[in-house]
Amino acid sequence: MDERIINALRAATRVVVFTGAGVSAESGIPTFRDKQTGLWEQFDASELATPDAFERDPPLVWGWYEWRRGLVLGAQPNAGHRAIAAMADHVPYFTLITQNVDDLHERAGSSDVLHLHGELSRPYCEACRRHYVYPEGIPDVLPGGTRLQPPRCTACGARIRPGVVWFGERVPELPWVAAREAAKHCEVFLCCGTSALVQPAASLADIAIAAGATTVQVNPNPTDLDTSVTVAIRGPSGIVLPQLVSEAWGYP
Ligand code: BV8
Ligand code: ZN
Repeated sequence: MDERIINALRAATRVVVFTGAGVSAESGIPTFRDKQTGLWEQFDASELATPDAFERDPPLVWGWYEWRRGLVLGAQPNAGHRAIAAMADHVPYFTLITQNVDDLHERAGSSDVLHLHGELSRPYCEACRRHYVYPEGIPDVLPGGTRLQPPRCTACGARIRPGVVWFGERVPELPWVAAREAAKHCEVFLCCGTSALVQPAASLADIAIAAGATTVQVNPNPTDLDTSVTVAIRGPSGIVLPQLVSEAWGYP
């Protein structure tokens, strides 16, 4: 592994890890821009992840998110998630920022995860914004392509919506401000498994670069960040991240 990264990690008091869908790929969760697997081949995910799509066809969109929630329930965190959780034990001020809507970071042991794009597991009422509690016995796994009427809020009767941030919706203020501050003040910024296409999330890498952090990209494919990060490591996060943690701190 590039000595600059290992030395920077060992010396750092403030480290930020910023993840995208690629970090969950090795857990079997389809990334956002890969061809959608299963019966959703005919849909472009970014066409479904919008308020208009939900207005136009609520059962289609709610069914898509429930299918994805079922995939996550049936998946396990991978070695990349676990390495990120282990990293936090070696760094005085560690911040994990994710664009992912799954809970695999938390299930790998990470805490205080900054979810910029919301969470699949936390749908809420469109009117009173109460979080929806899934009733006992609800099927956890929905076959891809199933349309499902979104449930109604037990408190006010309005429609329940997926707990994610759609295109055209503002990212949540608190996680966003915390993420921007962490990117501004960190010594090392690890950008893992993201195509770095979605804003404002992708601008966090630019903030860290401008602040002079040692910036690292972990991705088997090239992205626009390749030319501006300190080091671009071409490889899957499930292999690269455990190696980084092992070389920097001796991974158990
Ligand atoms: C906002 C939740 C403004 C939903 C997501 C026109 C109209 C409106 C807005 C816009 C517009 N044009 C542009 C915008 C801005 C828009 C945007 O950025 N669009 C892009 C596409 C150009 N942004 C927004 O709309 C944001 N809000 O701007 O609000 C505003 C301001 C004021 C007031 C009101 C509004 C909100 C964006 C959030 C959208 N929601 N997700 C859901 O999940 O269904 S975004 C979606 O993309 C996912 O969250 C995903 O995480 C995110 C980023 O994608 P990636 O994570 O990078 O995944 P991707 O598949 O792209 O790439 C995977 C990568 O992994 C690849 O590089 C691959 O090589 C790599 N990989 C694969 N395997 C591995 C791996 N890496 C490592 N290891 C492996 N094994
Ligand atoms: Zn309600």
